[in-house]
Amino acid sequence: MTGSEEYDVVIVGAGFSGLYAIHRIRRLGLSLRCFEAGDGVGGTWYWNRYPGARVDIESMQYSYSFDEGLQQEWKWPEYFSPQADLEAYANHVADRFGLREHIEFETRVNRLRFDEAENRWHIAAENGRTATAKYIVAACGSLDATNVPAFPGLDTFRGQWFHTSKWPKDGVPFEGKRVGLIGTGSTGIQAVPVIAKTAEHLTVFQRTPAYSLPAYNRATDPEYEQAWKANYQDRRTAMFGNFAASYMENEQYRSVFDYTPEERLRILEEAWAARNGLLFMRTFSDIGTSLEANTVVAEFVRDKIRGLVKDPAVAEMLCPKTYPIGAKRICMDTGYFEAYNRDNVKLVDVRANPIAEITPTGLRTTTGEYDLDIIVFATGFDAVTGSMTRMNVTGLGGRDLRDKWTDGPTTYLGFLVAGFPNLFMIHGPGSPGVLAQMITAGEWQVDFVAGLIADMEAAGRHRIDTAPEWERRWNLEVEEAAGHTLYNKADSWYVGANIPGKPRVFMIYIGGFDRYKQRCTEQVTNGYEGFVFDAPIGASR
Ligand code: NA7
Repeated sequence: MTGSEEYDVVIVGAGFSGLYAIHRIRRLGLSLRCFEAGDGVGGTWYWNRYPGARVDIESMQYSYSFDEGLQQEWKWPEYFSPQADLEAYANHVADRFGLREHIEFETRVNRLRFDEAENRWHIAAENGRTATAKYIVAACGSLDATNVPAFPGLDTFRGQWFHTSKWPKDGVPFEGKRVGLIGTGSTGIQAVPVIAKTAEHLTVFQRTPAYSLPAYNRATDPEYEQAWKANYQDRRTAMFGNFAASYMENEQYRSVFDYTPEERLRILEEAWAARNGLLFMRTFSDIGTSLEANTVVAEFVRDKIRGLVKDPAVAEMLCPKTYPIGAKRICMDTGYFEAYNRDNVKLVDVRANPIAEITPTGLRTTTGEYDLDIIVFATGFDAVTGSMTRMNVTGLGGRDLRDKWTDGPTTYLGFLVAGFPNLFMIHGPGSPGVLAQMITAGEWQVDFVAGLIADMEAAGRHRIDTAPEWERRWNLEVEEAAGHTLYNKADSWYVGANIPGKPRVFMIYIGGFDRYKQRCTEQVTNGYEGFVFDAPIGASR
């Protein structure tokens, strides 16, 4: 199809939120089309097929809630699904609900222009496809825009190189190869132990060590599955009502300082043995807010690393010491630290001695040269905003979104950007995004947006926007929520610090998914406070 068809709604991205958006918005009786860059569904779980890729939230809850038959019938083989199982699930959902017919694959949107006379978006894609739509639902992912650092000489490299999020479908054979891996965030930490098993040699180039906890992944226990399936409705209700859109059974202890050092140690040992990463971070109530409490827990984890890595000098290099635990996304691993006990794995500190260039035969740091056949970039993403700004979005007066966001993203409720009418972001900056369980939070956001679109259509309106004053107010709420936490104390992608030149702003609403829902809902019920329409619209909900 190459014509410039007109739709009511264009959805960008067929990841988990985009798929649900097709299902949900289709029910409004509007015409819609979804454009997807990949040649299959699944979004993040389509692209990130690097060795070891696995979700860090239990699959029984990291899944859709919108259909009881689906959640009862689907079987998750493992607690924490590998990429292939998540992709298979996305494909099943696309087929089961007849979503595929609405999707055009291999259609990467690279231009979104709002025509203010028509109140319509003009969409163009890299493959030449064009279309127009009244509304855009941008479900294009928080972690989609890859970050390949601009090391000089990459184009001269005679071996192969890959970014982990654009991994070849057929895999990469490492047998007999000297592999270099740059980056030790969640991705690098998952990939290292798997690559180490088959590569002749693996050199890991680490700029900042990460806190990582054992994943304890295992085959799904039938009793555990049954407990979920017998109680899905109640558990989903609990998830929709809590701060992380997650189900958490574990007890949370009070402040670290309410316990003696012996009690603390016992609690932490129990948590280390039984709670995977994200739950471990909830062991005590003040790990995320008090630096003193955080230091106790961080030191406990450093001691665990020292116990896992045989060479004390390597262990010390692997101990994170420059930021609080949890201030960057906590990692979960299966044998990461143990991989450094292998003879074929070497750790190189590129904080002290940065990478100077990629050479035809490998990589050169300021102090050493490394011959490599394959370089793996586990260097992360231009997170949260990158997938939006890379689409070349222009709104009222031809203003470019990049220009609008020069000092950091501004949004109203994480959905709307003033001057960019009829454009709704899912998991946009200023929403709970990656700090809530993204499938559940995405379902809620899609429902909310579908409600706004339905209200617009019922009232015969042409334009929904917000005003800079309301963005300013919402940004203050976002900043204020982050101000109570330790998140600002790390140079993470949460604050854009991983991308040179990106303004340092905490981009995620951390006041809780429950509070976020409440704030969005009350703004609508308060007569659509903060929303600007082409003509007044009554508070119908
Ligand atoms: P992350 O968490 O952004 O990690 C990227 C890693 O790459 C991190 O260790 C970076 O070091 C490193 N990096 C980035 N640029 C460079 C340069 N120029 N030189 C050396 N090292 C570099 O991305 P992931 O893909 O691991 O994880 C993203 C999310 O996916 C994760 O948080 C989960 O939510 C799932 P740095 O720490 O910046 O010093």
